[in-house]
Amino acid sequence: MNKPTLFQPGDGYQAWLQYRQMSPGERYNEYASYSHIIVTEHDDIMRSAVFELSQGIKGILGHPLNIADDPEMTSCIVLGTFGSNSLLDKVFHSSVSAAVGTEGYVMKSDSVTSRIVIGAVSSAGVLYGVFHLLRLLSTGSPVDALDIVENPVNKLRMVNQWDNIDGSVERGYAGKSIFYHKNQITTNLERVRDYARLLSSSGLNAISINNVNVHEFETKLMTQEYLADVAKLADIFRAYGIKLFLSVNYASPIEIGGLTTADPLDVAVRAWWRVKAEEVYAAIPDFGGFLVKADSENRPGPFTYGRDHADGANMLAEALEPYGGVVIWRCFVYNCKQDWRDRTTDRARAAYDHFRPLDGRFMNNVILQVKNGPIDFQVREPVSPLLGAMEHTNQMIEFQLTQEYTGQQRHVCYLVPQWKEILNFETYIKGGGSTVKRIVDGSLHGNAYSGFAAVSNIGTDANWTGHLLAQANLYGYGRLSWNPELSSEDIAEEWIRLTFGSNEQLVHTITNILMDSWRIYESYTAPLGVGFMVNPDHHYGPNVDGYEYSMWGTYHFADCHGIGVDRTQLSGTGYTGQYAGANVDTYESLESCPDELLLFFHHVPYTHVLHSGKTVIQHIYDTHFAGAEQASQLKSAWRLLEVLMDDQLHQQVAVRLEEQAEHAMEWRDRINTYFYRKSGIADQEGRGIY
Ligand code: GCW
Repeated sequence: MNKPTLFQPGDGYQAWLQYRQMSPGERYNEYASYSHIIVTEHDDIMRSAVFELSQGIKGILGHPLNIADDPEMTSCIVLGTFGSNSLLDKVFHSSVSAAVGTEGYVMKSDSVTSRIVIGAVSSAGVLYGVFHLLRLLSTGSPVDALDIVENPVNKLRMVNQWDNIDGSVERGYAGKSIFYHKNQITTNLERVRDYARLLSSSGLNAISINNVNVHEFETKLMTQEYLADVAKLADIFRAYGIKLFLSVNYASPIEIGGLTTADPLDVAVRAWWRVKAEEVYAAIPDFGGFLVKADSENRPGPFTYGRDHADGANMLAEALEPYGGVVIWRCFVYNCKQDWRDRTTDRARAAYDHFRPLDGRFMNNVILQVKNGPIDFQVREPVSPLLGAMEHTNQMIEFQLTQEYTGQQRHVCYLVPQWKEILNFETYIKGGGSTVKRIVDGSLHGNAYSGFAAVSNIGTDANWTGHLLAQANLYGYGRLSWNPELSSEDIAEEWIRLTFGSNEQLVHTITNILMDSWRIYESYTAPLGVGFMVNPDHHYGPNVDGYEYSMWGTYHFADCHGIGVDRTQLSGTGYTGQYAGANVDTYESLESCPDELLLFFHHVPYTHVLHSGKTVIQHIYDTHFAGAEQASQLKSAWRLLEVLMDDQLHQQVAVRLEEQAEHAMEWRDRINTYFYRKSGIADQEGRGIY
């Protein structure tokens, strides 16, 4: 069994929950005037709230607050749910409390009595309010005139672990799994609890704890062999307001149920799932539900039985319905055994072609989980046309925190700006204003369920994410799922202040590094919306033809004349026709297609002139030279911060940026050389190409 590891200050383990001690001064005195935490309720989540607040303040002030239950006390921080104590109801009139939803909170300071009062409908709301207050305190913000009402914009705010029970993590770049070791659930529950604290403090409320590729042993997570241990994990997450889900194997009735079929319309199969659900809920009464990858990348699914995905999902939904559980059904369904010679099949079309015709057939407790783009978490892809295209179906978006195609946590790539672009994308599905964020928050179609999911980026590395700066992606994801209107810069700044402190030069430099990082990564890797120029299998490093003659449907069709995939209706795969309104023409026409997605939608000669005025080939050379140069500047910018932060934290990032700068040169030279050799067109500036 893995033993609890001891973590040291400076290793990044505390992440954004550092709670550095403040130096004495004006603000210190203001904060120190609060001497007590007042709480009259004592459920698990409220206990977490009190624990977090006491711990945090103890760190910041250097001394703990007393805990008491007399709401009439002054100079204190009062926590509670509405109706639980006299003070709360005095401070918050019914009009205020009516504005607060299940997970929201109100926070108000009263300078006369020197009180801060946090009220909510649920203890979870109080906990979120506590984390908000701690953010203010740790960033040295004033708290004497607070008057805040907050509600999460999205109902489901979830992370998906791709952890395997043998302890490995699929596409994990931060060590091993914190959940499993040698086919057992970990006994290091402290670490799991600290993860729950990170998730909850950034605003998240759901987790699926095992890989969507559910192998032999993971299939048994919902059996008596493992359920008691799964329930222990659920207890930990519950105390932080987080619901636990399991990824399930569609073929479970065969693999662990002794049946000969997993046909969703078979009576015995349906009965088996109902009994299974009953068993799971007996162990975990507030279990969230099942996450399912079916008929995808060799996983079993309803297609085997000639059934469709509505049949498959509804069978599970029916089993979970009596307990209020939901089925999260992934739409990452495509032919992964394509013949590369076959030009009629377009992987980008697959999700829409499979699912759109099923609109209206899914039960109310099914949510379709749609990847943000039509292919697979590339550094640049258009928004998936399936998002919002099913008016009568619940949907949630899936992002990828783990940096599979964006530098594998060896390169810095702050993804919040990418997610913001996607969320703000205008789909025109119901005319103007049909942005992705309104699809995902459920308001566009009035869905019962909707929200955010993302593949987690953490592991057993002391700093959780391998690259310390990748913590900003986890934090930023949580904050954005709570409120998609927050800006990328504000989230970055907040994370930096909480993690590294508030020295202005430091905050400024790291904000710039983060804000530039996605564009820089894009410049020296995949140009103009082309994806998959990576080494097969592990997906790290440049390999222009790595996926060109493969079965995965991931081609760029570069030859001596040009490059790109013709996805137009006029002469290509017709994919552009899956979009709505003005987007169809924008992407269909070479004139209006945005440069950054040009090669995703069109096959053009290398001499094609972009909106930028450059030819495609010159753009490739220029961005690759510039990108590699900028990667090396990140390293120099970081060097200047050495005196401003903890040595160890500084060193961790310095090492990664060093490697990134080197690898960026490798990308630059391979890509430029490949295209020079293919096209025979020289760089206008005569720079080094081989
Ligand atoms: O991009 C692919 C990844 C697989 C992953 C799959 C998916 C979990 O390379 O590792 O499998 O996506 O999203 O299901």
